Amino acid sequence: MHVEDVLKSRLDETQYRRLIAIENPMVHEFVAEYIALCDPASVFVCTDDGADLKRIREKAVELGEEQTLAIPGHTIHFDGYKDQARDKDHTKILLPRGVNLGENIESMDREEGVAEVRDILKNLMQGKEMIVRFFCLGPMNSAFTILACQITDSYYVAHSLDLLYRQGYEAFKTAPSDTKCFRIVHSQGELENCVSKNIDKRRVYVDVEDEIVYSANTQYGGNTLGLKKLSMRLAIKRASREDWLCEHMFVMGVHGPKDRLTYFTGAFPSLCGKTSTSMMTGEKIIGDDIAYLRPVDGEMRAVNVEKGMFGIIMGINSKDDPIIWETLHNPNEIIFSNILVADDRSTYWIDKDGPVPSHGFNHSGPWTPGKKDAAGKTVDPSHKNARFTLDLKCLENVDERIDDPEGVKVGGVIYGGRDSHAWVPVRESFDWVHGIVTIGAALESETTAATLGKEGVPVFNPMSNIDFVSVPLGLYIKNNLDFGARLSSPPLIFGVNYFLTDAEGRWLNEKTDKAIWLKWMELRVHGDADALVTPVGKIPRYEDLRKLFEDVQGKSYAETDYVKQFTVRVDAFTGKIKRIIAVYRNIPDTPAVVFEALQNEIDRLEQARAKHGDLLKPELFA
Ligand code: SPV
Ligand code: MN
Repeated sequence: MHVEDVLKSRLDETQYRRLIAIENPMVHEFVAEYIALCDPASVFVCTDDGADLKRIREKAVELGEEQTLAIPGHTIHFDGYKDQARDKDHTKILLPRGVNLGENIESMDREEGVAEVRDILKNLMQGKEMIVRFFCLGPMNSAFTILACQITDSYYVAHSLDLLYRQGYEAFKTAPSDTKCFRIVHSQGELENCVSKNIDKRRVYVDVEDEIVYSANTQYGGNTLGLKKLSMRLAIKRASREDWLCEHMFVMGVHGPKDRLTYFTGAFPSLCGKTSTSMMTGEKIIGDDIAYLRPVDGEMRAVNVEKGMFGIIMGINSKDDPIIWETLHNPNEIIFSNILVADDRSTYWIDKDGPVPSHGFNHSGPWTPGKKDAAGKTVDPSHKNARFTLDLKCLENVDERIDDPEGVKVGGVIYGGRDSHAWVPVRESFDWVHGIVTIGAALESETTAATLGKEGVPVFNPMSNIDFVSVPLGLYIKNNLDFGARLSSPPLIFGVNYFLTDAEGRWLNEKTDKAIWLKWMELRVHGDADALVTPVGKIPRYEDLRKLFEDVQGKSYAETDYVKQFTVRVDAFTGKIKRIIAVYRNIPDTPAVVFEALQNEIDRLEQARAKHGDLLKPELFA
C-alpha cells in the first residue's frame, strides 16, 4: 500500500487537504491503511469547526442512528438487544508472544488477534462513509494531554465523542509531527433496523504495544467510544512506562469552611455510588469516570481525561439526583440510549419519577407495560444499562477548573465498595501504603440484582479497575505504591461503604449520608477534625459527625446510629482480608508489602479481639 496514493485517490480534494494539514505520518498511514482494508464509499475528515460537528449530528438523525425527541437537542439511540453493555468475553488485550498478564486479565496473542480482527474489518465499511476524528485526552496544551485519532463509520459514535472529548484537530495540526497518538478503528458492521447485525463477529481488541484499538460489529458506547475504556487500557500501559497513573476515578471538589474547595478523586465499581458522589449537591464536579494522575512538585495532580458524562440513567429521579434531573429536562444536547420513548416523544426509564407511559417504543419496538419477549420474559421499559451522554458544561455544578492544564491538587483519594458486612461507612488509612493495600487493592463489590447470578457475592475489583488494567496486576499495584512514594505531600486515602447493613439486613445509612462523609474527609485533609485510631484505620468522632449532620443537613444524628455504623466487626473484616490475601497469592509479582500490610491488619484485629471481643465499639478508641 502506498499511503499517498491511497489518500489521493480515496479522499476528495477538501478532505485530502484537511488530512495532510496534520503533518504526522502516523496519522496518514493509519487512515490510509483502514481505507484500504475497510473500503468505505467516502471519507469525511472532521475538523473542530462547528459546521462539521453540525453535519455529524444531522447525519446521525438522517441515517436513523438517532431520532429526535420532544425537547430540542435531545435524541435517542438504540443499540441492539444483545449489544447494550461491554462485551467482556470478546474484549481482549493483544500481547506479544511470551508476555502474560495473569489470569485476571482477558488477553490473546497479538498476531492472532490482529489477523482475526483485520479479517472481520475487511470491506466492513463498504457503502458507508468513514469518519475520521481527532481529540485530546486530558486538557489541551498540558503535560497530561494525549492525542487520539478515531475512525468510525457510526455517526452516533462520532456524535457521542463530541460530547465526551475535547476537540483535537487543531491540536494535531500544531503538535510535533512525531507525536505518538492513540489510534482507534471502529466499524458497526452490517446493520439491520439500524443496529449491528453480526453480533457473533463482535470484537474489541486492544493492542497496548502499538497503541491501536480495533472494534467491530458493535454500537454500545463502552465497546465503541474508543477514547473511553479502550484508550484507558492504552493509557494504563503508557502510564506504567512513564511513572504516572490512569485511574477509573471521578475528580470532584468538596467545599470546606470559608468556601475552601478541596479536590478528591474516587474509584467505585459499578453501582457503588460513584456518579452520585461526584454529583453531590453543593459540591463541584470535574469528571465522573477516568482520571490521569501525575506527581507535580511533590503533589498529586489530577485531570479529567474526558469532558462529558456517559451516565447510567436507571433510577435517576428528581429527589436523589436534582442536578442531572434538571439537566435531562432542559434543551441541552443530550443523547439518550436504550430508554423508552412515549408517544409524545418524552422519555421514560426504570424508576423515573411519574407514571409509566401506557404506550411508547424502545429497543424492542412498540412497547406497552407487561410486554413479553420471545422467551416470555417481561421487557422492561428501558435497559438497566441505558445511558445519557452529555457535556459536563451543561451541569450547573461543573467546576471552573475542568480544563486547567495544570490539573488540580488532590487532597484525598476515595475508594468505595459495596459491602454489607465489614467496611465502616468512612475510614482513613494510616498512610499511603496502608491505604493502597488495605483499601484500594482490597476493593470488592457485592453482586446486586442488576447483575446476573447470585446476589451478595463479593467480587474482587482492585481500584475498581479490574476490567481495564493492561499490565500485570502485581505491577499495577506496585505502580500505585511507587506513585505515593514520589510525593512529598501525598493525599490522604479513604475507604467508604454506603451499603453496610445490620444483622437483619437493613441498611444502616441513608443515601444522603455520603454528603457528610465527604465533609468529614475534607476536614481531615486540612487537619480540622480529629479521628479515632482503630485497627483498620482512622474513623470519625461522634461529635464531629453530629455537628456536620446538624450544620450541613439540619439533622440530628443519634449516637446509637453512630455506634452501629462505626463498630469494627472483627470477624467480617478478617474474613474479608483473608479472602484478599488468597487472591493476591495467585497474582505473580505481588509486592511483598501487600502481604505484610494485610497480615498486620489481621494481627491488629486479632489483638483487639483478644481484649475486647468481636465487636469493637468506637468508644474503645476514644
Ligand atoms: C463503566 O461501566 O464503568 C462505564 C461505562 O463507565 S463503559 O463505557 O461501558 O465502561
Ligand atoms: Mn466507568
